[in-house]
Amino acid sequence: MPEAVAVADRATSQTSPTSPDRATLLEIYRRTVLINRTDERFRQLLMTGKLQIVYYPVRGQEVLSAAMMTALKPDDYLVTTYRGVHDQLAKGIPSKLLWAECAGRSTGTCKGKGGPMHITHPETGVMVTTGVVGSGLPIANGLALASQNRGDGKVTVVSFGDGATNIGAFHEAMNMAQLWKLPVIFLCQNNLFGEHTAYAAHTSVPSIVDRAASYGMKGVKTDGNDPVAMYETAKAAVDRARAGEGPTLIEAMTFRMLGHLFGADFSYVPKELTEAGIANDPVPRFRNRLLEMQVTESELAALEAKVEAEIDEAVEFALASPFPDVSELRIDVVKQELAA
Ligand SMILES: Cc1ncc(C[n+]2csc(CCOP(=O)(O)OP(=O)(O)O)c2C)c(N)n1
Repeated sequence: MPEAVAVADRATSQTSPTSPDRATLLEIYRRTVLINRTDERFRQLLMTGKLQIVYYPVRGQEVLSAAMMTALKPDDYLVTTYRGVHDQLAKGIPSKLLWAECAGRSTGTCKGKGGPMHITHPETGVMVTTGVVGSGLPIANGLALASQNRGDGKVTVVSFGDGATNIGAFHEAMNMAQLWKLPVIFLCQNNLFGEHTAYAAHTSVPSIVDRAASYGMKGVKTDGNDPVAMYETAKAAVDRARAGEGPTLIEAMTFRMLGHLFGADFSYVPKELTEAGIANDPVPRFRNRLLEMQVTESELAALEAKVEAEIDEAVEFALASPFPDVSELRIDVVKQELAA
């Protein structure tokens, strides 16, 4: 059983200064539903052939991202990966712009020329999306160093998977961030697999968070599927970074409920693990928890309907938008700008 889903839900005690209040929890839930329904819609459109893109599902990792990004301010920075739709939506990219970019339309965040692997939207702090495993960490250090130099108080979060922690850039970035006390949060979304390879077959330590100690860095392992635990961990790391106390490595345990990319084989994942993951699906678990806290069924239904309407509008907008014109081919290209 994945460790993350084996951890029982904790009650919302609200005794800690980092505990989410009711409004914050509802906002985390709104972002969770937005991610969950968007992911589902991407898969529907891919299945019906209305969309032809490479898509990395985020099913199962919704709560983690929603809680982390809710702990940030809108102008804080995010660097994420190909499996980044949850991070990008949670950080605030308008659905319409995200859908249009993924569908390769000129109305998208990068005029349809970036596509799903290269979503960038500085207006909401989404600075870079990378397809090269582990490459985001040094970029995040650069953003955090710029904030530190400017004294603008911004925090940078860089999101990556467990597999990325075996890339040299992870270690270089951790060392430098701690040395210079950069306002950066290293968010490892440990979904137990790097593509088709199980955690224990690619990593020498029992926990990623053990590696923080090698750099004298604060490290926290948490249940990424528990909205309260995840928010508390995220908020504490954000507060530390904002106070000039330096970086934190968060290892957030989760479970990817589908294949590495849309349509990919999933049979290599042990049956018991998949069954436990599905039985502990973080989205309905979160919903039930809110109902137990006296949030009403109609309040949740209204929130969900609003999210569905937002996605309907975004899909319609994206599919009705034009593809970039061929005359755009050499515009926004670094080489051309350097030559100018
Ligand atoms: C430097 C590099 N090596 C290999 C790949 C091929 N690759 C793409 S995704 C992936 C798995 C990464 O796993 P993890 O970091 O755990 O992230 P997850 O996909 O689980 O979110 C690999 C090896 C790559 N994109 N970049």
